[in-house]
Amino acid sequence: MKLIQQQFILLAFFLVLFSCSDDNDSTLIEKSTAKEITDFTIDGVKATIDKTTKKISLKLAKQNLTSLTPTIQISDKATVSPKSGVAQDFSKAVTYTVTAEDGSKESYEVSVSSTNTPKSDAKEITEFIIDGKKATIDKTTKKITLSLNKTDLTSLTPTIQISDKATVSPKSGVAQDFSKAVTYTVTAEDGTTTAYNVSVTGATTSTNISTFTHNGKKYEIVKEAKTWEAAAAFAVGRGGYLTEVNDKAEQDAIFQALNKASITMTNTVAPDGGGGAYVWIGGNDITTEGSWVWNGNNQGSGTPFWTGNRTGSVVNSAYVNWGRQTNSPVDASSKFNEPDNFGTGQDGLALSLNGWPLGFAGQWNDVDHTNKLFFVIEFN
Ligand SMILES: [Ca+2]
Ligand SMILES: [Ca+2]
Ligand SMILES: [Ca+2]
Repeated sequence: MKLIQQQFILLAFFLVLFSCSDDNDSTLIEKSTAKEITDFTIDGVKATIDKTTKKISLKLAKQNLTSLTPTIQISDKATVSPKSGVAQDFSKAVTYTVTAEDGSKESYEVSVSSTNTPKSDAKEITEFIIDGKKATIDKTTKKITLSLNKTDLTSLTPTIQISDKATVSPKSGVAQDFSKAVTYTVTAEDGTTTAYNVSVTGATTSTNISTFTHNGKKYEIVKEAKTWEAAAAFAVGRGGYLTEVNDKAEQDAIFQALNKASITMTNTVAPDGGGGAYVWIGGNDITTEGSWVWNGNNQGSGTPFWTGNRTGSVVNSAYVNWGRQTNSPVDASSKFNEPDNFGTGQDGLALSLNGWPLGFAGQWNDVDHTNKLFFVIEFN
Protein backbone atom coordinates (compact mmCIF):
# COMPACT_ATOMS: atom_id res chain seq x y z
CA MET A 1 0.00 0.00 0.00
CA LYS A 2 2.80 2.30 0.90
CA LEU A 3 4.52 1.44 -2.38
CA ILE A 4 1.42 2.24 -4.41
CA GLN A 5 1.12 5.50 -2.57
CA GLN A 6 4.74 6.31 -3.37
CA GLN A 7 4.26 5.41 -7.03
CA PHE A 8 1.16 7.55 -7.21
CA ILE A 9 3.02 10.52 -5.76
CA LEU A 10 5.84 9.93 -8.23
CA LEU A 11 3.34 9.75 -11.10
CA ALA A 12 1.61 12.85 -9.89
CA PHE A 13 4.99 14.55 -9.71
CA PHE A 14 5.79 13.57 -13.29
CA LEU A 15 2.34 14.62 -14.42
CA VAL A 16 2.86 17.99 -12.85
CA LEU A 17 6.37 18.15 -14.26
CA PHE A 18 5.19 17.16 -17.72
CA SER A 19 2.21 19.44 -17.72
CA CYS A 20 4.52 22.27 -16.74
CA SER A 21 6.95 21.52 -19.54
CA ASP A 22 4.65 23.12 -22.19
CA ASP A 23 4.96 26.45 -20.41
CA ASN A 24 8.64 26.02 -19.94
CA ASP A 25 9.20 26.69 -23.67
CA SER A 26 8.33 30.36 -23.08
CA THR A 27 9.69 30.92 -19.62
CA LEU A 28 13.04 29.46 -20.40
CA ILE A 29 13.52 31.42 -23.70
CA GLU A 30 12.06 34.61 -22.26
CA LYS A 31 11.02 37.37 -24.80
CA SER A 32 12.85 40.67 -24.43
CA THR A 33 11.08 43.60 -22.79
CA ALA A 34 13.83 46.03 -23.86
CA LYS A 35 12.41 49.06 -25.71
CA GLU A 36 14.88 51.87 -25.35
CA ILE A 37 16.06 54.45 -27.84
CA THR A 38 19.79 54.35 -27.18
CA ASP A 39 20.93 56.83 -29.79
CA PHE A 40 19.15 59.43 -31.85
CA THR A 41 21.26 61.37 -34.38
CA ILE A 42 20.37 63.95 -37.04
CA ASP A 43 22.99 65.40 -39.36
CA GLY A 44 25.72 63.89 -37.20
CA VAL A 45 24.42 65.65 -34.07
CA LYS A 46 23.56 63.31 -31.19
CA ALA A 47 20.42 64.07 -29.25
CA THR A 48 20.19 64.17 -25.49
CA ILE A 49 18.02 61.28 -24.31
CA ASP A 50 16.33 61.54 -20.94
CA LYS A 51 15.70 57.91 -19.92
CA THR A 52 13.36 58.93 -17.14
CA THR A 53 11.03 61.32 -18.92
CA LYS A 54 11.53 59.64 -22.31
CA LYS A 55 12.18 63.00 -23.87
CA ILE A 56 14.73 63.43 -26.60
CA SER A 57 16.04 66.86 -27.48
CA LEU A 58 18.36 68.07 -30.18
CA LYS A 59 19.68 71.46 -31.32
CA LEU A 60 20.61 72.03 -34.94
CA ALA A 61 22.28 75.02 -36.59
CA LYS A 62 19.67 75.25 -39.29
CA GLN A 63 16.40 77.09 -39.48
CA ASN A 64 14.30 74.74 -41.59
CA LEU A 65 13.33 71.71 -39.49
CA THR A 66 10.49 70.45 -41.67
CA SER A 67 12.32 67.50 -43.19
CA LEU A 68 15.06 65.90 -41.14
CA THR A 69 16.17 62.28 -41.27
CA PRO A 70 17.26 60.75 -37.96
CA THR A 71 19.39 57.67 -37.44
CA ILE A 72 18.01 55.78 -34.47
CA GLN A 73 19.58 53.03 -32.39
CA ILE A 74 17.21 50.96 -30.27
CA SER A 75 17.29 47.95 -27.95
CA ASP A 76 17.94 44.54 -29.46
CA LYS A 77 14.90 42.87 -30.92
CA ALA A 78 12.81 46.06 -30.53
CA THR A 79 11.30 48.00 -33.39
CA VAL A 80 10.68 51.73 -33.70
CA SER A 81 8.00 53.70 -35.46
CA PRO A 82 8.48 55.92 -37.38
CA LYS A 83 11.51 54.05 -38.63
CA SER A 84 15.14 55.15 -38.49
CA GLY A 85 16.29 56.75 -41.75
CA VAL A 86 12.88 58.17 -42.62
CA ALA A 87 12.46 61.95 -42.82
CA GLN A 88 10.04 63.65 -40.44
CA ASP A 89 8.80 67.18 -39.85
CA PHE A 90 10.60 68.30 -36.70
CA SER A 91 9.17 71.81 -36.72
CA LYS A 92 6.97 70.28 -34.03
CA ALA A 93 7.60 67.46 -31.55
CA VAL A 94 7.57 63.95 -33.07
CA THR A 95 6.57 60.86 -31.06
CA TYR A 96 8.58 57.70 -31.64
CA THR A 97 7.16 54.44 -30.34
CA VAL A 98 9.50 51.60 -29.56
CA THR A 99 7.98 48.14 -29.37
CA ALA A 100 9.88 45.50 -27.45
CA GLU A 101 10.05 41.91 -28.58
CA ASP A 102 7.44 41.03 -25.98
CA GLY A 103 5.06 43.53 -27.51
CA SER A 104 5.32 46.13 -24.78
CA LYS A 105 5.66 49.71 -25.95
CA GLU A 106 7.40 52.90 -24.94
CA SER A 107 6.88 56.35 -26.43
CA TYR A 108 9.60 58.96 -26.81
CA GLU A 109 8.92 62.56 -27.60
CA VAL A 110 11.56 64.11 -29.84
CA SER A 111 11.98 67.89 -29.93
CA VAL A 112 14.38 69.55 -32.35
CA SER A 113 15.17 73.24 -31.96
CA SER A 114 17.22 75.62 -34.08
CA THR A 115 20.23 77.47 -32.72
CA ASN A 116 19.76 79.85 -35.64
CA THR A 117 17.31 82.41 -34.41
CA PRO A 118 15.53 83.97 -37.37
CA LYS A 119 16.82 87.38 -38.50
CA SER A 120 14.95 90.30 -37.04
CA ASP A 121 12.51 92.18 -39.27
CA ALA A 122 12.25 95.07 -36.80
CA LYS A 123 12.79 98.38 -38.59
CA GLU A 124 11.26 101.15 -36.54
CA ILE A 125 12.44 104.60 -35.69
CA THR A 126 11.63 104.69 -31.99
CA GLU A 127 13.00 108.12 -31.21
CA PHE A 128 13.99 111.16 -33.28
CA ILE A 129 15.50 114.13 -31.47
CA ILE A 130 16.85 117.45 -32.71
CA ASP A 131 18.25 120.03 -30.30
CA GLY A 132 16.92 118.01 -27.37
CA LYS A 133 13.37 118.08 -28.70
CA LYS A 134 11.58 114.78 -29.39
CA ALA A 135 9.72 114.45 -32.64
CA THR A 136 6.25 112.95 -32.92
CA ILE A 137 6.43 109.59 -34.67
CA ASP A 138 3.32 108.24 -36.37
CA LYS A 139 3.88 104.49 -36.49
CA THR A 140 1.10 103.95 -39.02
CA THR A 141 1.87 106.61 -41.61
CA LYS A 142 5.63 106.56 -40.89
CA LYS A 143 5.59 110.34 -40.64
CA ILE A 144 7.83 112.11 -38.18
CA THR A 145 7.09 115.72 -37.31
CA LEU A 146 8.92 118.23 -35.18
CA SER A 147 8.62 121.97 -34.73
CA LEU A 148 11.62 123.95 -33.63
CA ASN A 149 11.93 127.53 -32.51
CA LYS A 150 14.47 128.41 -35.17
CA THR A 151 14.35 129.77 -38.68
CA ASP A 152 17.40 128.07 -40.16
CA LEU A 153 16.61 124.42 -40.77
CA THR A 154 19.27 123.83 -43.42
CA SER A 155 21.71 122.02 -41.16
CA LEU A 156 20.21 120.16 -38.22
CA THR A 157 21.66 117.04 -36.62
CA PRO A 158 19.15 114.49 -35.34
CA THR A 159 19.78 111.76 -32.79
CA ILE A 160 17.86 108.68 -33.89
CA GLN A 161 16.97 105.52 -32.01
CA ILE A 162 15.98 102.50 -34.07
CA SER A 163 15.05 98.84 -33.60
CA ASP A 164 17.73 96.41 -32.45
CA LYS A 165 19.94 95.13 -35.25
CA ALA A 166 18.46 97.62 -37.75
CA THR A 167 20.37 100.39 -39.52
CA VAL A 168 19.21 103.81 -40.64
CA SER A 169 20.19 105.98 -43.57
CA PRO A 170 21.04 108.84 -43.40
CA LYS A 171 22.74 107.98 -40.11
CA SER A 172 21.98 109.36 -36.68
CA GLY A 173 24.28 112.25 -35.76
CA VAL A 174 24.72 113.45 -39.33
CA ALA A 175 23.42 116.91 -40.25
CA GLN A 176 20.70 117.21 -42.89
CA ASP A 177 18.87 120.03 -44.63
CA PHE A 178 15.43 120.02 -42.99
CA SER A 179 14.21 123.08 -44.88
CA LYS A 180 12.49 120.35 -46.89
CA ALA A 181 11.21 116.91 -45.89
CA VAL A 182 13.93 114.29 -45.42
CA THR A 183 13.39 110.57 -45.98
CA TYR A 184 15.04 108.18 -43.54
CA THR A 185 15.21 104.51 -44.51
CA VAL A 186 15.48 101.90 -41.78
CA THR A 187 16.80 98.49 -42.83
CA ALA A 188 16.02 95.52 -40.60
CA GLU A 189 18.52 92.72 -39.94
CA ASP A 190 16.63 90.59 -42.47
CA GLY A 191 17.10 93.26 -45.17
CA THR A 192 13.55 94.58 -45.26
CA THR A 193 13.13 98.35 -45.16
CA THR A 194 10.77 101.08 -43.98
CA ALA A 195 10.91 104.68 -45.14
CA TYR A 196 10.08 107.50 -42.72
CA ASN A 197 9.24 110.99 -43.90
CA VAL A 198 10.62 113.61 -41.54
CA SER A 199 9.20 117.15 -41.59
CA VAL A 200 10.62 119.87 -39.40
CA THR A 201 8.70 123.09 -39.02
CA GLY A 202 10.70 126.19 -38.18
CA ALA A 203 9.75 129.35 -36.36
CA THR A 204 7.92 131.87 -38.53
CA THR A 205 9.48 134.86 -36.83
CA SER A 206 12.84 135.21 -35.28
CA THR A 207 15.30 137.74 -34.02
CA ASN A 208 17.36 136.61 -37.01
CA ILE A 209 14.87 138.10 -39.44
CA SER A 210 14.07 141.80 -39.84
CA THR A 211 11.08 142.73 -41.93
CA PHE A 212 10.44 145.90 -43.90
CA THR A 213 8.18 147.01 -46.73
CA HIS A 214 8.79 149.06 -49.83
CA ASN A 215 6.36 150.01 -52.53
CA GLY A 216 3.72 147.66 -51.07
CA LYS A 217 6.06 144.66 -51.02
CA LYS A 218 7.38 142.79 -48.04
CA TYR A 219 11.10 142.13 -47.60
CA GLU A 220 13.06 140.15 -45.03
CA ILE A 221 16.66 140.66 -44.00
CA VAL A 222 17.87 137.26 -42.84
CA LYS A 223 20.79 137.43 -40.45
CA GLU A 224 21.98 133.89 -41.00
CA ALA A 225 25.07 133.33 -43.12
CA LYS A 226 24.57 131.06 -46.11
CA THR A 227 26.05 130.50 -49.56
CA TRP A 228 24.25 132.26 -52.40
CA GLU A 229 22.49 129.02 -53.42
CA ALA A 230 21.51 128.07 -49.86
CA ALA A 231 20.20 131.60 -49.32
CA ALA A 232 18.11 131.34 -52.49
CA ALA A 233 16.74 127.96 -51.35
CA PHE A 234 15.91 129.42 -47.95
CA ALA A 235 14.14 132.35 -49.60
CA VAL A 236 12.09 129.96 -51.73
CA GLY A 237 11.28 127.93 -48.61
CA ARG A 238 9.77 131.08 -47.11
CA GLY A 239 7.78 131.85 -50.25
CA GLY A 240 10.06 134.55 -51.66
CA TYR A 241 13.30 135.00 -53.59
CA LEU A 242 16.62 136.77 -53.11
CA THR A 243 15.74 140.39 -53.84
CA GLU A 244 15.89 141.74 -57.36
CA VAL A 245 16.93 145.38 -57.16
CA ASN A 246 15.13 147.05 -60.04
CA ASP A 247 15.61 150.77 -59.41
CA LYS A 248 17.31 153.32 -57.20
CA ALA A 249 14.27 153.66 -54.92
CA GLU A 250 14.32 149.96 -54.16
CA GLN A 251 18.10 150.04 -53.70
CA ASP A 252 17.82 152.91 -51.22
CA ALA A 253 14.95 151.29 -49.30
CA ILE A 254 16.92 148.06 -48.94
CA PHE A 255 20.12 149.82 -47.89
CA GLN A 256 18.26 151.95 -45.37
CA ALA A 257 16.60 148.85 -43.87
CA LEU A 258 19.97 147.07 -43.72
CA ASN A 259 21.42 149.96 -41.75
CA LYS A 260 18.62 149.61 -39.18
CA ALA A 261 18.82 145.82 -38.96
CA SER A 262 21.46 145.68 -36.17
CA ILE A 263 23.75 143.54 -38.29
CA THR A 264 27.02 142.38 -36.76
CA MET A 265 29.33 143.07 -39.70
CA THR A 266 31.91 140.45 -38.74
CA ASN A 267 29.27 137.70 -39.17
CA THR A 268 28.75 138.36 -42.88
CA VAL A 269 32.15 138.96 -44.45
CA ALA A 270 33.35 138.05 -47.96
CA PRO A 271 37.15 137.72 -47.72
CA ASP A 272 37.48 137.95 -51.51
CA GLY A 273 35.42 141.14 -51.52
CA GLY A 274 38.18 143.21 -49.92
CA GLY A 275 37.27 141.68 -46.56
CA GLY A 276 34.12 143.80 -46.41
CA ALA A 277 30.70 142.92 -45.00
CA TYR A 278 27.98 142.12 -47.54
CA VAL A 279 24.51 140.65 -47.98
CA TRP A 280 23.39 138.50 -50.89
CA ILE A 281 20.92 139.87 -53.40
CA GLY A 282 19.37 137.89 -56.25
CA GLY A 283 21.93 138.18 -59.07
CA ASN A 284 24.60 135.79 -60.29
CA ASP A 285 26.68 134.80 -63.31
CA ILE A 286 27.05 131.17 -62.21
CA THR A 287 25.74 129.66 -65.44
CA THR A 288 27.79 131.71 -67.90
CA GLU A 289 30.69 133.92 -66.86
CA GLY A 290 29.83 137.57 -67.47
CA SER A 291 26.13 136.91 -68.12
CA TRP A 292 24.58 138.44 -65.02
CA VAL A 293 20.96 137.50 -64.36
CA TRP A 294 18.41 138.18 -61.65
CA ASN A 295 17.51 134.66 -60.52
CA GLY A 296 16.75 134.97 -56.82
CA ASN A 297 14.81 131.71 -56.64
CA ASN A 298 17.65 129.88 -58.44
CA GLN A 299 15.16 128.40 -60.88
CA GLY A 300 15.13 128.73 -64.65
CA SER A 301 17.54 130.99 -66.49
CA GLY A 302 16.63 134.29 -64.82
CA THR A 303 16.40 137.83 -66.20
CA PRO A 304 19.63 139.23 -67.74
CA PHE A 305 20.71 142.64 -66.41
CA TRP A 306 24.44 142.95 -67.17
CA THR A 307 26.83 141.53 -69.76
CA GLY A 308 30.60 141.40 -69.38
CA ASN A 309 32.99 142.48 -66.65
CA ARG A 310 33.36 145.99 -65.19
CA THR A 311 33.65 147.40 -68.74
CA GLY A 312 30.47 145.59 -69.72
CA SER A 313 27.01 147.03 -70.22
CA VAL A 314 23.49 146.86 -68.84
CA VAL A 315 20.84 144.73 -70.54
CA ASN A 316 17.48 146.33 -71.34
CA SER A 317 18.25 149.53 -69.39
CA ALA A 318 18.39 147.55 -66.18
CA TYR A 319 19.36 149.29 -62.95
CA VAL A 320 22.86 148.43 -61.65
CA ASN A 321 24.87 149.71 -58.70
CA TRP A 322 28.31 148.12 -59.18
CA GLY A 323 31.17 149.38 -57.03
CA ARG A 324 32.87 152.48 -58.33
CA GLN A 325 35.42 155.06 -57.20
CA THR A 326 32.99 157.82 -56.32
CA ASN A 327 29.52 157.43 -54.92
CA SER A 328 28.02 159.10 -57.95
CA PRO A 329 25.03 158.05 -60.08
CA VAL A 330 25.51 155.35 -62.61
CA ASP A 331 27.36 156.63 -65.67
CA ALA A 332 27.23 154.95 -69.06
CA SER A 333 31.02 155.29 -69.37
CA SER A 334 33.28 152.57 -68.02
CA LYS A 335 33.88 153.81 -64.53
CA PHE A 336 32.81 150.72 -62.59
CA ASN A 337 35.37 148.70 -60.64
CA GLU A 338 33.11 145.65 -60.54
CA PRO A 339 32.30 143.03 -61.60
CA ASP A 340 35.90 141.88 -61.89
CA ASN A 341 35.52 138.11 -61.36
CA PHE A 342 38.51 138.47 -59.04
CA GLY A 343 40.76 135.59 -58.03
CA THR A 344 39.44 132.11 -58.76
CA GLY A 345 36.11 133.57 -59.91
CA GLN A 346 33.25 135.59 -58.41
CA ASP A 347 29.72 134.69 -59.47
CA GLY A 348 27.43 135.86 -56.66
CA LEU A 349 25.94 139.35 -56.37
CA ALA A 350 26.54 140.97 -52.99
CA LEU A 351 25.49 144.35 -51.64
CA SER A 352 28.16 146.01 -49.52
CA LEU A 353 27.35 147.02 -45.94
CA ASN A 354 30.53 148.88 -45.11
CA GLY A 355 32.45 149.52 -48.34
CA TRP A 356 35.60 147.95 -49.75
CA PRO A 357 38.70 149.29 -51.54
CA LEU A 358 36.87 149.43 -54.89
CA GLY A 359 33.45 150.61 -53.77
CA PHE A 360 31.23 152.23 -51.16
CA ALA A 361 28.65 150.86 -48.74
CA GLY A 362 25.45 150.07 -50.62
CA GLN A 363 27.20 149.36 -53.91
CA TRP A 364 27.41 145.93 -55.50
CA ASN A 365 30.33 143.57 -55.82
CA ASP A 366 30.68 140.21 -57.47
CA VAL A 367 32.11 137.83 -54.85
CA ASP A 368 32.62 134.07 -54.56
CA HIS A 369 29.09 132.66 -54.36
CA THR A 370 30.22 130.06 -51.81
CA ASN A 371 30.86 132.80 -49.25
CA LYS A 372 28.41 132.59 -46.35
CA LEU A 373 26.57 135.86 -46.08
CA PHE A 374 23.33 137.29 -44.69
CA PHE A 375 20.73 138.03 -47.36
CA VAL A 376 17.62 139.94 -48.37
CA ILE A 377 14.39 138.21 -49.41
CA GLU A 378 11.73 139.91 -51.50
CA PHE A 379 8.11 138.72 -51.58
CA ASN A 380 5.61 139.34 -54.38
CA1 LIG B 1 12.59 144.06 -56.77
CA1 LIG C 1 31.78 135.88 -62.43
CA1 LIG D 1 34.43 141.48 -57.38
